[in-house]
Amino acid sequence: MTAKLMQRQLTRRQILGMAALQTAATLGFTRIGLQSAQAAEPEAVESAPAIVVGSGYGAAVAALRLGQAGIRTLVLEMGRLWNTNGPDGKVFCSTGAPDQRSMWFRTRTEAPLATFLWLDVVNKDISPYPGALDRVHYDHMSVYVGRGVGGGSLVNGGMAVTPLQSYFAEQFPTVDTAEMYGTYFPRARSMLGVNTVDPAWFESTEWYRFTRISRQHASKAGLKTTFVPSVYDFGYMQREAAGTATKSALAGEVIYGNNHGKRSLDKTYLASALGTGNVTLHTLERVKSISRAADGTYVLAVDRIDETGTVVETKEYGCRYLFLGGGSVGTTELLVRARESGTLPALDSSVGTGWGTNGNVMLGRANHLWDTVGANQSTMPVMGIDDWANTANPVFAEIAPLPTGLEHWVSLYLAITKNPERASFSYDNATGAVKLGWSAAQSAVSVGMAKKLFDRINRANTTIYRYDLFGSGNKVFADDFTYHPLGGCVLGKATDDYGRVKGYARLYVTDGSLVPGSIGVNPFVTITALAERTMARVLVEDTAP
Ligand code: FAE
Repeated sequence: MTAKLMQRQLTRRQILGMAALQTAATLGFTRIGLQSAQAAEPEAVESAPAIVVGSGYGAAVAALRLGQAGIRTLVLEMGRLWNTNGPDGKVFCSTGAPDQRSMWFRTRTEAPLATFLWLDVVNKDISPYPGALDRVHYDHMSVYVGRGVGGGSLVNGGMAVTPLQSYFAEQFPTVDTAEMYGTYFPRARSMLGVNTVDPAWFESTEWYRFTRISRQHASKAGLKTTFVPSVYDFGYMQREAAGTATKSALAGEVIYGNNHGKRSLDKTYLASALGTGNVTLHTLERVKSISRAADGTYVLAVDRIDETGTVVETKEYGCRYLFLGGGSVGTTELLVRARESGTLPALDSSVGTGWGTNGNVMLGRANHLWDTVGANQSTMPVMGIDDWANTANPVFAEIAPLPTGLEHWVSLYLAITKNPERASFSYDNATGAVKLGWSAAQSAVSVGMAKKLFDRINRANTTIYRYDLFGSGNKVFADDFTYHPLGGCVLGKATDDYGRVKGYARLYVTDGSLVPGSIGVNPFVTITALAERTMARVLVEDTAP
């Protein structure tokens, strides 16, 4: 699709919203609404009928649908707005040359791939700043999340996959799957701007040689591969390859943000939400706690921080309707703290349970010298090895890029395994910290499943694993982090079947914490579709005068 065509397909609301975001960024506003489009920062708001916490997928859907329903809505996001150029003339820094924009208040980057040839050449010292990617550490598991207006959409790989209908039904037995697959998944895909790579271009371009090699190796082991759609604009990518557009996916940009090509939420749902004129967004404001006033409204205690991380103001907001979209760990931490510290004591005992990693494991294989993967690799994955139907060992493995600019003969994968292990969050009264009870043994289950699949691929191709990518200890399987945190406030358990939190009226969860620990594919399309379903129901049933 050409830029002009895309422009024509943007709605008036999206264009207005994008103008507001652009002006707010240029002028350094941390409050954004339609007024920003006229270069005026919106008035500070102390209360709104509806508040949305976070600005990732679940939150963005809630904000748009509330705004369209004419309900004045405030969105509180702890990260910054990513819309202004740094000194290098770019909004985001690249994965290969990270600076302070890369990570959330760190002195050194913490990339998933820690080493190359066992050398500490990947991570770099940086100065603390509200960067786009965070790695939240728990005892045996760390969770990568996006920070900023757009949440995970800023940093993710754009893979926009709809789960297998039968597995969705298994995970969500009380949800009408026909309605999900007939209405909400198509709505989510269309709103997110999902598109697919042109197969002919894929087969011929040097940028996906790494994928074709992995496909060949999988096929030799009798395994099938499947194309996966994306929210990265493949028309743009083809122009990058042709040299007529500024490179982003073809310039190593992804986990610290893409400067072009990616349809992140600030360009889709959130732009449209702001364009309704009913939605205001506050950035660099972190919700610390939630309680309820005597009249049944919700009270949020919020820290406003500056770009050094210093708390410059502590504020309280009130609202009648509260939508939690802080992501699986963000929302779950808020609700576990609220229940255990007594501010929302009637929350269900299942809040904080049912959390999983979507079975994530990352690994690399060493190819033969003649099986080159290419020095040029697109950062946007477009294919997975699909062995989910193998009931003895279900795995869906995304063929991941490793764009170093040099031939390295590494095939990299992010395996999604059907690991049944789940963990719970607990609250430490002394420190107020929320902890995750995930153990190393639980990760070992994912590793066992990934290993079975990739042992098979290695056997068929007489290849071996790479031992040099995940630290100094010859680690083959990176099982101590996840890109896909899911659960903690599971649909139908901590909430009713539409995300209404049990025990409290007009309190909703709309994000990845609703998904019970596994969905078998990359999760953001599912999160978006479930949020669409929640909002369709809630706006009809709960907001009637
Ligand atoms: P999320 O997008 O995480 O948004 C939560 C937002 O809330 C963030 O902006 C937070 O800063 C904010 N927040 C949290 N707590 C607070 C608070 N207390 N106060 C104020 N704000 C708060 O939530 N998924 C795919 O489907 N395809 C992919 O290709 C893919 N690749 C990924 C690659 C990476 C590197 C990462 C990190 C993730 C990837 N994911 C991918 C996962 C996907 O981005 C994730 O499932 C969704 O972003 C989760 O959406 P939520 O709405 O749950």
